[in-house]
Amino acid sequence: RPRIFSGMQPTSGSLHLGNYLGALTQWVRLQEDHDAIYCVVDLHALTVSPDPADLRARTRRTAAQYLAAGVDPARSILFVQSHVPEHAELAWILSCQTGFGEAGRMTQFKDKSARHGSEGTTVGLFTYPVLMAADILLYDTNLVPVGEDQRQHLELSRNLAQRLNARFGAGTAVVPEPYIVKETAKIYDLQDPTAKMSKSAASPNGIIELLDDPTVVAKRIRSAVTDAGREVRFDVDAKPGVSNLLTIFAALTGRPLPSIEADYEGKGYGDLKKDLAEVVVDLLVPFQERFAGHLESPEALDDLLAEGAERARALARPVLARAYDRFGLLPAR
Ligand code: AQP
Repeated sequence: RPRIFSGMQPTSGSLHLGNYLGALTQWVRLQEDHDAIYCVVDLHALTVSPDPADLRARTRRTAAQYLAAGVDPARSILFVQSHVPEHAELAWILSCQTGFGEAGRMTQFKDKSARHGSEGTTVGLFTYPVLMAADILLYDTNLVPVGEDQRQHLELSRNLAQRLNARFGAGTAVVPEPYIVKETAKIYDLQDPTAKMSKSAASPNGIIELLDDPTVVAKRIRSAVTDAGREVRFDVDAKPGVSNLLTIFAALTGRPLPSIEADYEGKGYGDLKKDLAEVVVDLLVPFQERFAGHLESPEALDDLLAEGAERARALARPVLARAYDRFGLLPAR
């Protein structure tokens, strides 16, 4: 079966609807017929210097949200990145194969470093995509389900895999393919529907967090920025706000866009928002119950993550050993 790898950073207390639709729902679907490995990428989160207690709590909370969304540890490997030291080891040798200019062209780095300023920008933020390439190549991954914002990083992973094969011989690395579902690849901010919904957004009002109070979520949806005119129609250029709401509606109900548009003929944006708020609340209430259930016994959660790390390590070790050998590192005795 094709191998899947993906992860999310524990950089916030809650994942948001963009993470859920762009990635998490795909993970759950793909675990049915793929060999899936899902990771809480805590080493990535270190790039923005989180508070240690927050990081620890958010790492468990992120894992509990994967489980609440339907990631099934009986079918998938679920673990925490720092529990498998091979990620950091492979990242070092990949960083020695990555051009400085190549890493400097990553648009996410340019955006984030512009926000943090040069003193606030860590070297880790710069080499972040190399660690991501290590995460992926460490498992001989075939497919990586992510949102659109990760496309460029994935291209770097592919380039690195191809470079290793050219320099160190065919079969040094498996070249991964992105798995990006067009319809939900980019969910936009409710207050600024031209910007992606993001954990680090300027205002919380534009984000739907999966663990937000449902009444707050409903209010945010009802006050989402919409567009000129009245017609409920999917048109990203002319109506980015309404189109974003329609995308979310279609993804959560599994209904085709034209049939949703038809329902709102002669009605207004307010009706769409009211109904969408209900759909989202119906998703969040049971999600939050399942989440709370998983967090109730941190011991059980930690056991599950430890078991996942053990299974992940068993896959990672031989791949790292192969890379060390191809690179010419003297085998340890
Ligand atoms: N708005 C989005 N629409 C669709 N998919 C999205 N993803 C993130 N935002 C959207 C996908 O969710 C996963 C999370 O990966 P991450 O934890 O590395 O975070 P990120 O990509 O940097 O995005 P965030 O969560 O919004 O955080 P910040 O604030 O750092 O930008 C990835 O698969 C991503 O594509």
